[in-house]
Amino acid sequence: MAEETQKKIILSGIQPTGVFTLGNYLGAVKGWKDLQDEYLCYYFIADLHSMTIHIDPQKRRAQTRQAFALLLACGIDPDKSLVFVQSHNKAHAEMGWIMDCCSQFGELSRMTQFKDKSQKHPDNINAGLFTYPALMAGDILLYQADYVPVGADQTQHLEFTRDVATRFNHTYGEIFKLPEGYYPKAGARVMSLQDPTSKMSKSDPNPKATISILDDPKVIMNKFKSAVTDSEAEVAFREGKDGINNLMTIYSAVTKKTMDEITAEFAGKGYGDFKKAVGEAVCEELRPVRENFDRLMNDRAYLDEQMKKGAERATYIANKTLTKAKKRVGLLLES
Ligand code: ATP
Ligand code: LTN
Repeated sequence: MAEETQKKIILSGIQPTGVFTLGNYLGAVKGWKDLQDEYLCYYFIADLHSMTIHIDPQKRRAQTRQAFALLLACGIDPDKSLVFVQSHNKAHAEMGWIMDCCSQFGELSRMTQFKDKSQKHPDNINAGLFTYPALMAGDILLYQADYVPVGADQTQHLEFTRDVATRFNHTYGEIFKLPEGYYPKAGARVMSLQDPTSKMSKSDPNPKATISILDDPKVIMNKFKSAVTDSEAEVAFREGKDGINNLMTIYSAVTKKTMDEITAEFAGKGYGDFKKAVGEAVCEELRPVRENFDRLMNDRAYLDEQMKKGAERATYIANKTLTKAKKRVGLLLES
């Protein structure tokens, strides 16, 4: 894992807002695992970002540790990739402020995530929610990332990052690399099992709508059994069949079968058989993750050691860019 290698840098973060869902897994983290050999990968738990919504402090702490363990359980290998908790590297908060001061009120006002989350939490439209994209820009620019794998919901933030970086480079001189989005071909967008027109989300209050990657097999089977479908009885991927399309997407992501192969497999069979097959495939896929997670959570010393190692290395790497940025904007560095 030498920094000197010519490998391109991939960076991404995930908020510790709950146990990862099957959506987070199939749409993001599973893909992150596969990038580890080809790229220099930096993955972190975005605990500072999670502060933009209210979470009980004790719960936030527990979820942060849990999210770190989940990344490792999903196959992110700390000997190959840099894995860390965002707040353990103070450079994020410092760079966040520098980025705040390079961001314009108008552009932040146009962010759809801000508008969505303000609507969702009308009693807590805090300044952090508004400046969230600036903190995220800092996360990315600190590490001179080449590519950032994110879902469609985050592309606007990535565009914003490029805009702020360009503005900074123009005003103070080139120091930031402009990151590009990374959109894996196989990344699945998983929808809610109860409302297949909206995405599966770990903060969804309805537990039947999401598969948590730690759910036990019985729970997984039941959730798929009660997944919303339609009144036809044909396993086919087409418009108007949101529920079945979603189940087919999940089944395809796990088994690597094409939609046509899946349709052929279930020709003449009912949705009951199909849902059972999807459930079984998902249980099998998640079994090692659950086992790894249980093992890791029982080894607190190992987790603490990996977090510490990650924090030190992240701080070392990020400080190089942070120092340059501080110099460029005219902060008087301590001698
Ligand atoms: P929250 O409910 O707290 O908003 P979330 O479940 O939407 O969280 P994030 O932490 O915002 O998840 O996202 C982590 C990563 O998982 C991102 O790269 C995002 O694009 C991806 N992701 C989230 N939900 C899905 C989904 N349903 N399908 C595919 N990818 C997803
Ligand atoms: N906003 C992202 C999490 C996140 C992130 C980042 C992703 C915070 N900082 C930097 C990529 C790069 C989310 O909610 N999925």
